[in-house]
Amino acid sequence: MEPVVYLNGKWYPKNEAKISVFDHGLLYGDGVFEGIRVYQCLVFKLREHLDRLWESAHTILLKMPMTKKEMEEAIIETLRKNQFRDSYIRVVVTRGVGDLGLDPALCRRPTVFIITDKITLYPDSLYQKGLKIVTVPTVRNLPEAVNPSIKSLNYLNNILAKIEGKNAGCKEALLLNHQGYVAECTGDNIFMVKNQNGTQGVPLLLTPPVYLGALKGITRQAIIEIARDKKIAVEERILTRHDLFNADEVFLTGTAAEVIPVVNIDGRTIGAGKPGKVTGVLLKAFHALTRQDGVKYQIN
Ligand code: PXG
Repeated sequence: MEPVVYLNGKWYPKNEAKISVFDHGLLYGDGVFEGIRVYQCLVFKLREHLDRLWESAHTILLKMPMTKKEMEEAIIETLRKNQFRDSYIRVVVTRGVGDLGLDPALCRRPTVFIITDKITLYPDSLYQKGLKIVTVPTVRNLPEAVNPSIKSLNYLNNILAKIEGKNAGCKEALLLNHQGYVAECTGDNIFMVKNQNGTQGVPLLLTPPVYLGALKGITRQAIIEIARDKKIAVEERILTRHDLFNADEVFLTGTAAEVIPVVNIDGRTIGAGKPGKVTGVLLKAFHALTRQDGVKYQIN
């Protein structure tokens, strides 16, 4: 059975779900999106993703053409129609179809589509061995320009960084902000663990504050909450590459990657050069959460 795609209130077979070349999402990258995971018929953090989508839309002055409840129903119905229990959901809202010209007033109504698909994940071996990443020359978008908190269809900043990372033989790339502080990776937030001397090696978990130029990741937030539950101290702190190089553990978080260890940054070995203990504890707890927390649906 060919999967169906939701487009503006209707469902179409994957190959027939088409939008106009005059859609401003395509012409100008004028729109917003979300990437959501489904685990065993549980849509993980759906409300949080919808809240973020609505916030992104509000900031770009795009009026959502439906309610959150209607969006939730459209997502669930798409999953049901496709009989997917585990999936990756991509929700996209563009400014809509309009004549050429930047003015959003040219577009009568937003285009909404929902793709449910399989997700390409990092291979298992990388979770065992850890990832090698590099800092790339492309800096993260200025918060005063297109704020990285907006999950917008303008991903060129991240794509350029991704290409530079790949050219250096890495699957993920680290972006600094315009001041040289650690921001995030192309599709993942970053964390470090520092075992503190004098406190029996109690670990401290650190991640940059989002105002430095990062997306407020939903996986990031889940990890912060899990860590607090486990009485692991967490702080949002300004971080430099030096801080990362001298961390005991580094890991990335994101909807696709979940929690993936990083063992080398710019040629420097991180900690023991293998995935760390705290990372393992957090990944395990995150997996458990994905299997118990979420909006549940049934397929016949
Ligand atoms: N930073 C950036 C720039 C991202 O794009 C994250 C961090 C992690 O956020 P979440 O909320 O996922 O924990 C992202 C997430 C895709 C895709 O289709 C992109 C993301 C997530 C899932 C799929 O490319 N970006």
